[in-house]
Parts: sequence; structure tokens; C-alpha cells
Amino acid sequence: MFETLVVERITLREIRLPLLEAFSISSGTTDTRRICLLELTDADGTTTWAECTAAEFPNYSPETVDTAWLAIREWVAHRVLGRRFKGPDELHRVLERDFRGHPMAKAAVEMGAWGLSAQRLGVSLAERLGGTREKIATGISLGVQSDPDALAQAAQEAMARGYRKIKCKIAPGADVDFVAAAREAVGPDAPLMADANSAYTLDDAEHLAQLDEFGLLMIEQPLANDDLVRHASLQKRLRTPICLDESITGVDRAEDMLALGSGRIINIKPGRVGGLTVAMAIHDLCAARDVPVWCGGMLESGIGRAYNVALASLPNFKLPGDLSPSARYWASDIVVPEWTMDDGMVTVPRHSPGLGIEVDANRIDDLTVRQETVGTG
Ligand code: OSB
Ligand code: MG
Repeated sequence: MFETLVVERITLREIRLPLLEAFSISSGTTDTRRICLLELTDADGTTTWAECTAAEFPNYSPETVDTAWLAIREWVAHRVLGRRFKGPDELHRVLERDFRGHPMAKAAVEMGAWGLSAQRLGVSLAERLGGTREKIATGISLGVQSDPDALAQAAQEAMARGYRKIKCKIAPGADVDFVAAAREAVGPDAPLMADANSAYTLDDAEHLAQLDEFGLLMIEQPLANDDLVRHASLQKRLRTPICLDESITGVDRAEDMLALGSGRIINIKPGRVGGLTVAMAIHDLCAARDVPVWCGGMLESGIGRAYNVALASLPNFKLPGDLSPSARYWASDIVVPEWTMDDGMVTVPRHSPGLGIEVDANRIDDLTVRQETVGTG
């Protein structure tokens, strides 16, 4: 596509958004999200919103809201601002040159560039990315629960609400019995899976093999956050397919996973891999190798969700995404309309330019705890 892109200004904001219920993964609990939002302005005055997926603490990945803020202000913005790019993929290449790490900080700006590009070309973000789906099957991610009964009840409620996939967060001491209770509650055919967020080691292989009994769709990231070799050993000992999340930080890691047999499915999160350019490249690689992918989530606001939904409209996103509706997370979201789910599906906004949602700027003003603008001047 023929275009030029010049980002003139980036405004960073931090908002605080309380979750309706605290969310626990094996490595930590969040009750209020600290969310870093970006507003990007192009040289012709076009603006778009974007969201950084970094969390409050470095318990999922090394980045946090604070490190991402610093990285965006000090390094990412200065590489990008005022420079003429042929498109978001060129911007991505420039961001990666001699600049290690900080994928979520880079992704926030790179994704914003895709949003800006769609807006400027007058097409939906989904269309800009080459997405084809009209609706995407939606899954729910249930945090680690206090006891098996609580998980069973939450899983049953999720089924009743129509979710097409139910992911149970597990942790040592909250795994086999918990998944057993969830399976019992939802019945043998319900699409159930578990996510360990790196809580186990290969010494737990026999213990984890007990999960094979429950016919899970997959087990997500059982072993260390940067591991591929041990996951390959574990996969040989499990019937349940392993899905990698944390370990897949780029296209090379996805190739390595396939070469080593470290897993059979990938959870793609654009923030984790440095943006949509790489997310789409991993999608394409997996499509060519007949490996299904799905779009994960990071408890994003409705702004981050717009990017995830657009990405998940690409054809090889064959499994339901962690793309729950706004009301699953928030008393009220920061976008209009809020994201909703109908019959377990989220509709891809394909008929308006850009993100396909309006941002409630007054509400964001009310929620903002700090703000900083970086410009070309
Ligand atoms: O591992 O997918 C994960 C949330 C925070 C950190 C890691 C993960 C998650 C989720 C949330 O599973 C999914 C969602 O946004 O609904
Ligand atoms: Mg995960």
C-alpha cells in the first residue's frame, strides 16, 4: 500500500481502572489496572489511540507500566517522531535496529501506527491488517480461584453466558483438583483449557500428565517464561497439546518452537512480540505450517481490545481468543460502544475507518493520573 506516515506527537497517559473482580495468575494478582494509553498525532492532524499492554509488576514479562513509559519517552518516541515512513512495517524495522527488548513499549507505538494508517486510508483496522472474519469466537480467562468449587461455579457461569472457550488459570496447589471440578461442572464436551503462566518445572511432568485425563484443548505455558527445550520434552510426555504464550517473543522463537516440537499451538499477543508486524508474521508462519493460533489478552481496556479484535480477524486465528466483552472486566469501559458478546462471538467493526470504536475522552481525563507529551519540537 502506498502511503507516508509521519508521527508528529505522542501523548502518554496513565489511567487507573479498577477490575470488577481481582484477577490472579500463578505469579500475582491485580485488582486495579494501571493502563498506559497513547494518543498519536500525524503530521496532518489525524489522531488515534493506542494502548501499552505492560502490567503493574514484572511477573508476566520483564516490562511494567513504568519501564514502558520510560522506554517510550526516552527511546521509542525519538526514533519515530517527525520521521517519514512508508508504512507501519518500516516504522517497525526502524524500532528494532540496535534496540533490544522493550517489546511492549515498541508495540504500543507500532500498533498506534497501524491505527493511524487505517484512519488515514479510510479503512477499518481489520481491513488494513488483511483480516477476513466478521465475527470472532470469544473465550474467557478465569483467574486462579480459592478452591475447586469456586472454579467449577465460575466455569459453569461462563458456559451459560455462551463463551466458546474457558481457560482456567492454574498454579501448584490449585491445578489437578481444580481442573477436575471445572470439567465435572461443564461436561465432557465443553472447550476447556488451563494456563499455568510458567509455574512448573520439568520435575512436575508426571503431575501435569494427570491433566491429560480431562480432555483439555491445550495447556498454556506450563514451564519457564523463556523456555523451549524443556517444553519439547514435556510435550512428548503429554497427550494434551502445549500452547506457548510467554516463550514466543518473535518469529524466530515461533520457528524454534516448531522445529523443536515445544508446542502445537501459539497464543499471539501483539504487545509481547513488539507489535502487529511480528504478530502477523507469526500468524503467517503458523498458517503455512498448519499450526492454529489464537489471540490472547492482557486485561486491556476497550482500546487495546480494538487492536486484538482486528488482529484476530486474520484467517489462521482458528481458536477462540481471550477477547471477553467490556463488562467482564469493568463497571464501564473507556470506549463507546463498549465491546459486547453475542452468542459467544465478538463482532469485528469493519464498516468505519480506524479502530471502530469511539474513545470517551472525558472519562479518560477523569481517570488520568499522569500525562506527558513528546513531540518533534
Ligand atoms: O497469560 O494470558 C495470560 C492476563 C494477564 C497476564 C497474562 C495472561 C492474562 C490473561 C487475561 O489470561 C486474558 C484476558 O485479557 O482476558
Ligand atoms: Mg497465558
